[in-house]
Amino acid sequence: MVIDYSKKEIEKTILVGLATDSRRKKETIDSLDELAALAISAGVEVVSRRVQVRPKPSPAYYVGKGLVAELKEQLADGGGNCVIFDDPLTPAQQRNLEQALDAKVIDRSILILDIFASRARTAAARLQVELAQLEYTLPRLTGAWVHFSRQYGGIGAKGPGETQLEIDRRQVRKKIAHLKARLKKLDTQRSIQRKKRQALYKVALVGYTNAGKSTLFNYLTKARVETADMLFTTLDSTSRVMSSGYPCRIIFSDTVGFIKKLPHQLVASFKSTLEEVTHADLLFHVVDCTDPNVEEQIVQTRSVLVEIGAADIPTLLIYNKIDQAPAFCPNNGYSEPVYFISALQAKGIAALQAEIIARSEQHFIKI
Ligand SMILES: Nc1nc2c(ncn2[C@@H]2O[C@H](COP(=O)(O)OP(=O)(O)OP(=O)(O)O)[C@@H](O)[C@H]2O)c(=O)[nH]1
Ligand SMILES: [Mg+2]
Repeated sequence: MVIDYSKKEIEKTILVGLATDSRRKKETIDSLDELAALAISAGVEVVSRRVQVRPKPSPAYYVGKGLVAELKEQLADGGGNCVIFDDPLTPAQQRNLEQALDAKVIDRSILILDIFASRARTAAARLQVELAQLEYTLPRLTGAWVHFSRQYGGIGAKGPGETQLEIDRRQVRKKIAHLKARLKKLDTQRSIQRKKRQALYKVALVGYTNAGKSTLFNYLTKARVETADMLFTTLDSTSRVMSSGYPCRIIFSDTVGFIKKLPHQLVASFKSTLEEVTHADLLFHVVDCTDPNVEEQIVQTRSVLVEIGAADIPTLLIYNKIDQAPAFCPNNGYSEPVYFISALQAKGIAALQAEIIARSEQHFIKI
């Protein structure tokens, strides 16, 4: 997919992260790499990156005043018009930074929410993203800063003045209640659909964003879900029933990927999309073995699985992209069975299919 730059003015942005001590600098640098990928996904240009070593964020500015002054100078010299921080900023930090830097200031959560908002296609995904944005905004409605969805002025837009504050809060709460009611209706439809699927063996593909879930899903089901070397290509769940080659009907579901520091409002509002995962009989935890941070990505994916209540579902750990040089080979520290595949070159898939056959047969003997 090609990013449509025509739709919005391209921000030139500086990325900023904190490392609690100098030994953790590498972690922060890696995290900024991922933040840069997110920024590019959102159509933003990264002009520079700054890492500050600091045991704790400053309550007023997140980073120290010295760095604030340097950033201001850099921005004034034409080195960007936006600063993205790698951690969630408090409303006060966000406001202070915006005043001090006289530039747009956003954080990783807003960036992720913004990407979701621009990619959401189905009615359910749109509702879920809007709900997450409003939930994120509500405690931050301070009169100095309002982040609505892009229809109200884009990421980090300045909001109305103090006098409007109460009206805004009331409106946001009302809108939240309205969205929740609409999502509940969709939930009811989904649960009817789910009941119909009880006789099927359910396999859900989960994993870090860009791991290759949709590529594997397409191969297994002959579907044509969009795939791209970009974060958060998939937002909606897609399911396909397959029977040929299996002893019973198997339903595969592809769904949204996970990422480090995923705003919990998003996890909460995507609950119904993620129900495909929580109701699965088997999870394919797909990982990109060429990514140097693959171990961390496994940990992050597992923690989202815990958050959505899917931690106890039998899981296969699937190392994808073995056609490229792996950055990491698993040691024996994992409890899940490990498979090595290339979804792109259709390598190693037969072993996965054999495992599905064995497990689905077992499953229907048991019930
Ligand atoms: N070399 C190689 N590339 C792969 C393989 N599988 C997927 N890819 C590529 O990895 C990128 C991401 O693949 P997707 O299938 O879109 O990944 P995803 O996990 O669905 O990503 P999101 O929907 O964004 O969470 C695409 O450019 C794929 O072509 C593989 O086995 N080998
Ligand atoms: Mg995908």
